Amino acid sequence: MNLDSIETLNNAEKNIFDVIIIGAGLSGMYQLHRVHELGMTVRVIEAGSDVGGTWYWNRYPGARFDSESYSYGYSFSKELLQEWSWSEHFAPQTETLRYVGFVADKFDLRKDILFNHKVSAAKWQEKTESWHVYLHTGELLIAKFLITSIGILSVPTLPKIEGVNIFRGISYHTANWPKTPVNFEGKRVAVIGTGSTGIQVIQEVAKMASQLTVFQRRANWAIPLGNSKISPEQQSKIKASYEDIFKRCDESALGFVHSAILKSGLDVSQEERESLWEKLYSEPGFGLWVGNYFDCTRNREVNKLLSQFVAKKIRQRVNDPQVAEKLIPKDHGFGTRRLPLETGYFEIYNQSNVELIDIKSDTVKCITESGIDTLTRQFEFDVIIYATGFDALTGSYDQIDIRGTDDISLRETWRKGVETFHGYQCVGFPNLLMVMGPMGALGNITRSIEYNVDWVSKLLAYVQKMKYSRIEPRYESVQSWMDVVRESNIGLLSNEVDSWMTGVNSNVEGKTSRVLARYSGTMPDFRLRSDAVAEGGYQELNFK
Ligand code: NA7
Repeated sequence: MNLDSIETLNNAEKNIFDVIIIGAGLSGMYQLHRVHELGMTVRVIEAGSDVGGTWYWNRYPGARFDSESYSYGYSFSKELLQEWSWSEHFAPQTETLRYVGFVADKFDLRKDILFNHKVSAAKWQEKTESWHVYLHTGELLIAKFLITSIGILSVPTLPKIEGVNIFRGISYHTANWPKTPVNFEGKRVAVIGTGSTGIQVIQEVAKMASQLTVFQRRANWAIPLGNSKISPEQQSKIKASYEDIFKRCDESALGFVHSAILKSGLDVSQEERESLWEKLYSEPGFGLWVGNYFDCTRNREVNKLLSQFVAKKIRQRVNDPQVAEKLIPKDHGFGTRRLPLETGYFEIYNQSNVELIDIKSDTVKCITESGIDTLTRQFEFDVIIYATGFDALTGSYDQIDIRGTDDISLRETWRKGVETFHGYQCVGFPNLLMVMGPMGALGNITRSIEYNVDWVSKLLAYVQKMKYSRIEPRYESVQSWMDVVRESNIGLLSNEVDSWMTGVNSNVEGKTSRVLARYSGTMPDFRLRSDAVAEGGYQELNFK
């Protein structure tokens, strides 16, 4: 079928909107709500059968927040904040999925969402100044503005290991988990991957499986989550102090309730330092990572001391010293990759039904019909769980054939190096607006999402008011933002380590070495700079 034929266009008349949003996760949902407020016609395209994005797909046992629940939820509606009660300080996925469903009902979002549909391509039409958006069904939708809300960690990647598809037992990637519970009772289970996800799933499966074998490529630092139920008294206190909670998040570097200490870890005595670290280690959440001395992930000496502190904790918690050493990262310092939070993770390796295989020393040769072969052993399994991460940041964009002016491809353009304007826009792709696009601010994700969506919506309102039909960032504006991005990355130890934060995924072609992958400044700095663009009348953008 020729999708550009006039006939198709005529047939598609009913499919013309002011705005098309791709994705109905937390960012797409809020973006939809804001577009409703602007009175624009809109259609959201969502691959899942319901809202939720990350929380829809990642149904694996143990999936839960690493941010305090009340700091993660939406803040835009006071009514919603009072109506919804989180039951745990770090809510499980099941509760978060109920929450997003509740939000969708409350703001009547589902009526404009086309579920079970994927966008395969989007092509800019200069003549009509609109986007042609093609669905996997071949259907064509047209919109003035295209907003991508497709997530930063939404394309799961399987390991590049021979035989991945031939295993005859049950196998799932954690981000493609089935809706019906998987029974691990009496099963021999393998988990490949020990990132935030691997650690969460391992903790749960170890309670049920008759035998759990963990295949670890690189050890990761992890500290206690410290989760607990929210008591009725705490609930009332939380609901009465939302304003304060979000103010704390806004003032912190990464949008969490934990704020860095503006002191070097070397400017205090060893006693003072260790007593703070003991306190933070025993407290819930990311405190030891982001509520610590500001130079913990910048200064090699402080980072080494902190790594030694956490290594000691791991040694105390794991009975077998050889296993403990395997679990202690030796190739990167504490907090230089995204820090997993755990609940009794290290103690799991004291259980007789759990074995840790260090695949750096005993390489996985292949997956077989009945299990996994390493160089020295042959394992048989009933279930293999792939907790092997995502094609992060740009992966979700690479899935769609996005073509801008003169038919230039976003995928090809970014292959040479990603450049955006604050993560919102790119040169050559008019009227394409990205929520949480590459090189924008990360951190506590809903806090970033809300700011991003508000900024994009304010721009849409401006465009409506001025009756403009085309917006595109100026080349120089993108270049000056990229200077900010480069500067924000100077001196960070995390940039010396392979992780999705440095654009590395060994399972994705072309993404196996480190690149400048993210803005690493603070959220307050990001907001200040983005606010200045809006307040200055968007001089960084070209309008028509
Ligand atoms: P991550 O953090 O990218 O972790 C993926 C894990 O899978 C990590 O341990 C990898 O080892 C391992 N991995 C990946 N490929 C392979 C192969 N081929 N063989 C063996 N092991 C492999 O993803 P997560 O899902 O845990 O977390 C993603 C984000 O979700 C997290 O940052 C939070 O924001 C929530 P490696 O360490 O690379 O050697």
